[in-house]
Amino acid sequence: MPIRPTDNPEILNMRGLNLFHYSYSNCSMRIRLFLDEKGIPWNDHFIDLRAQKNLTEEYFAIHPQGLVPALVDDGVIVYESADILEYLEEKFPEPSFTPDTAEGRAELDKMLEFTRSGHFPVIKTWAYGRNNKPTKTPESMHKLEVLQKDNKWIVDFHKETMAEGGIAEEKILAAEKILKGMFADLDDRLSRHEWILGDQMTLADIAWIPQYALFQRNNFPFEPYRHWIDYVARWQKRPAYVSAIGNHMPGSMELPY
Ligand SMILES: N[C@@H](CCC(=O)N[C@@H](CS)C(=O)NCC(=O)O)C(=O)O
Repeated sequence: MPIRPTDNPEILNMRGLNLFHYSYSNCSMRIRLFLDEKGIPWNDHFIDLRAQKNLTEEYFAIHPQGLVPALVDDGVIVYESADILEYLEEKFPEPSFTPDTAEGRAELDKMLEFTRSGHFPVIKTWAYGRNNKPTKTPESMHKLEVLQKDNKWIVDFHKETMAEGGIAEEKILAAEKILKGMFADLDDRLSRHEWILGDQMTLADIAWIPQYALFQRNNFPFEPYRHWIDYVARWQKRPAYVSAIGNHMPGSMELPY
């Protein structure tokens, strides 16, 4: 689990649960949703990605890739949204968001793994590709190149969004194909039970519902996935969805059809 050792006194002295997050970030939504569903108070550190507030030496001292979210829990740094979820679930086990069978836990592991390995090549490629607006300026690209010494792949991703024509259409379509397969699978699961892995909410639900907010904004073709749409409508009635997602991203309170 990415727990990052630090000897930085400012970070070590941070008390309580400190969440570094951004309103429109689907990865940040996961953590806000988890905390609000469990009713756990947290200290709000808003990192305005549009204003490139992640591109500072101070923030890179917390998150080694300068991404959101990051958590500092009484001086302990945890990053990667899936790892933060697992860390918090261990610390706050009630009510449980962990499936109670070994098979369910294996399914959950696979779904969480996708948020790690699939974020840039699939989720972000599709969202940035369809949004078609680079979020970096030449000046912030320069800052990014200086700060991202060990993560050239992040620099290369943003360079591609800035190239003429943006991300190549075949890459966006390849990502869309994977996502359609994921939503077909989720839709099938949701035709059989109320939550993704059964009759109980788990980290799989917390990790996946934020994709709706992000993709709906860029008109993902959700129409074939009727059970998924009903599931979104059920989520939208939950106070934690409203506080963690809806209030941060107005379009996420609408349904596409
Ligand atoms: N796999 C990581 C992805 C983190 C990530 O890419 N975060 C995005 C927001 S969702 C970000 O910070 N983007 C800023 C950038 O790319 O400069 C996670 O789940 O935490």
